[in-house]
Amino acid sequence: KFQQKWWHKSVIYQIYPRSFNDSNGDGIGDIKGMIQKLDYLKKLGIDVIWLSPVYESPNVDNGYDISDYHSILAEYGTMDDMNKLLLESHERGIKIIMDLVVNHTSDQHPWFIEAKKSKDNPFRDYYIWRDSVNGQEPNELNSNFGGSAWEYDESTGQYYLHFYSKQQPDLNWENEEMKQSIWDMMNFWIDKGISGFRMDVIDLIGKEPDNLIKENGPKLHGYLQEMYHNTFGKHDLLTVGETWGATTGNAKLYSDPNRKELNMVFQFEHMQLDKVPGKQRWDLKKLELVELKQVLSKWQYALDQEGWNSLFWNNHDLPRIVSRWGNDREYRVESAKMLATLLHGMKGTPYVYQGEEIGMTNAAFDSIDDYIDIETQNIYKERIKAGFSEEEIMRSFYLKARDNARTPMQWSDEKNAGFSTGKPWMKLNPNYTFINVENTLNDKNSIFYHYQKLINMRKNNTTLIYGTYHLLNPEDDSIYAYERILENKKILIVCNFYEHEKEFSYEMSNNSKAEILISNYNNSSLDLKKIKLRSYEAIMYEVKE
Ligand code: TEU
Ligand code: CA
Repeated sequence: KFQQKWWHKSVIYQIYPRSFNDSNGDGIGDIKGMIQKLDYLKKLGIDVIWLSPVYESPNVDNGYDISDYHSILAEYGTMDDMNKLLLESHERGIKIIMDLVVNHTSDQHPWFIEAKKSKDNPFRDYYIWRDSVNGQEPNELNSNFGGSAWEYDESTGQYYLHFYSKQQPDLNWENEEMKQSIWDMMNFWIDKGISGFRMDVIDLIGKEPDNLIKENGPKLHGYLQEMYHNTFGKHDLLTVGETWGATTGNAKLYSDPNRKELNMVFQFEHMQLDKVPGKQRWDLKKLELVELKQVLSKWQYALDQEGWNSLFWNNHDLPRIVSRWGNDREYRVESAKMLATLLHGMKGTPYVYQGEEIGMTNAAFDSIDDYIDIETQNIYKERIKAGFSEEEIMRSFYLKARDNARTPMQWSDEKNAGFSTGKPWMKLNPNYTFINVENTLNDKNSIFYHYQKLINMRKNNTTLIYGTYHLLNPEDDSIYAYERILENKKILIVCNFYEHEKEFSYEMSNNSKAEILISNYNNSSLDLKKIKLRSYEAIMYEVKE
């Protein structure tokens, strides 16, 4: 029933350019630095790189504020470097997908500079302008980085919309010319030989600010179909939308191939289970495993026959998973491998964020001044004003700030973790002295090799790629056990989510046999009726009846 696609069996690796590898000692990661590490990525076995933005940008939001879609930020290199990265990646069988940030531009983009000049400027309508209402903002829409989504522009006496920082004005997708420029830009990159797009906050482009509609506006899916026809529809590319507002219902709209929109979306329902419902992620709540199972299973079931899931724990906006839901102290290695097994056993395309494969952890900075992220800085001010205590705010940042994921990649125990010979743009996590790539490569039991094995298994195990998911124990609050079934083949995945030991019993016929495909311990149970699980033990079995 399923038409097979190359990205069904691919694993994607996300590079956050600023923090990956610095080749020239200016303290900032760059494209030449990436080229130097392609052999490392090849060794890990990944098929695709998702490159966070490397375009020209004033870097208010680390490249998610683009001032020229057609050129490379000088700090990162040149277009020649970019061409070389594509070439060298392709030589190693690695594809590249680019970040597409088209909900907004930078306020330094020539379109916005023009638009600001006057109300009748030809570019005015590329953005969203409104008059004030009773001397106030046009309405109560808020920015995701705190405060109003409207910023007053003195010179023309109107407000413009920005769902992120005020240096990131929102584009007006009702404007045909604007859309045409976006299609041209996408085709420029497609012609260069990229293999797809990760689409930043794409569920916002159908916004209707006058009706207070941010996500999932009525025209959203129409725009995506237009995009498909005008750009990637003619090519065999990977398209993944970042959609914080995705539900299992609309995920099918995005990812049903017959509708000609996207291949898959990032849904964030599971990543929001450790906050107070309806509140911000800074309002902390403990994760309940039963809820995690409910949500992930709902997504697995819903997209089993229609659409496709993306699988991830981490990206540049999320805290490190081993610190968040694992145990980054006594069981860092075990719990990182457990979380990897749990995720990579599921149906969908897995994403690995740089450093996840070596178990990098959150970095708790002592002072708010060490946090660089504009979101963190804005939220800090907002929360102080709202009366939260400094201590409370910092605690939520230790657990949830985006900078946790953005500290430089830890390559070795040398100066600056081998990331840069100069002064890194951002503080390192001091644990680089023992958590680093060099150590991980020298240890055959490392997290790295566990990921490597999981990634390689997916390439040719059709049960792992296409098997139907089935949750075995919805009520159990410490073990996550599920099966993947394809015709007469069966894979069983059993993960102990916590430190305390527990037993799990799998129901099967007496003559079934189990073979361990991967485990994070030696001598894992082979008796499926009595699987004894040690701290964070995770086992993947092939079950033969
Ligand atoms: O993120 C979208 C987004 O909504 C997050 O910033 C979110 O608000 C927060 O991280 C978690 O609650 C995308 C990019 O991934 C992010 O880096 C950009 O800052 C943002 O869009 C604007 O382009
Ligand atoms: Ca550099």
